[in-house]
Amino acid sequence: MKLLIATSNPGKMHEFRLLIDLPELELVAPSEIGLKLEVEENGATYAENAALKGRAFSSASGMLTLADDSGLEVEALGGLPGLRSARFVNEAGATDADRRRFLVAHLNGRLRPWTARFRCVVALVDSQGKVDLAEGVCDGEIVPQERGVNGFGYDPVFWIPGLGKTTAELDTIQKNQISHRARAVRAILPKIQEHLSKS
Ligand code: ITT
Repeated sequence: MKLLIATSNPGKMHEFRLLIDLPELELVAPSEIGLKLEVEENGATYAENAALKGRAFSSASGMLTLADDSGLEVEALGGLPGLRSARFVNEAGATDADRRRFLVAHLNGRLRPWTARFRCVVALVDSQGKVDLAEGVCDGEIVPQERGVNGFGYDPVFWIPGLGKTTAELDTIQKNQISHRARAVRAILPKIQEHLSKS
């Protein structure tokens, strides 16, 4: 059986490949089936956005599809960038490094710790359009100096106090033990297995 992962983010794709390692299940990236879709993420919640992405890719491919919507919630910024994490810097061509700099610039001068949380909602959409959702969070704090070169996005400034490392200082296997995405995937895994057992 094949599972389409509805993302254009190679960092997420890499994590999913290690997280969902089931016999008889092949993970497929949209590029591998020549599918390129721009889905407007205009939902009011992560769940709505994940379902929007999942439905669009599932109906275009006819495949069982898993989509992820995720973001970083910083307490001192009232939960921002949150749903807007990917569009936090409002300029065409802005990079992950630009977004990290912008975030730290907003926090500089405020009392530390800069408590933060990654949140991820995954949506599993079957070929009938039925949606199952699961959520995971990962608690940490934002640090002013970047550390580590692994991962993607905000990882170099997201520090896990219990480990004394940023998530960019963890390898993928280590990040997958604690991350928001890993927790969401573990919660949806039984639903994926149900589809496998029916196939
Ligand atoms: P797709 O929509 O194609 O999946 P995306 O990168 O646009 O990819 P989102 O809309 O879910 O993904 O936006 C999530 C934002 O939060 C984006 O800026 C990511 O870099 C960041 N983010 C999400 N998970 C992260 C993680 O595990 N580590 C670091 N940054 C993360």
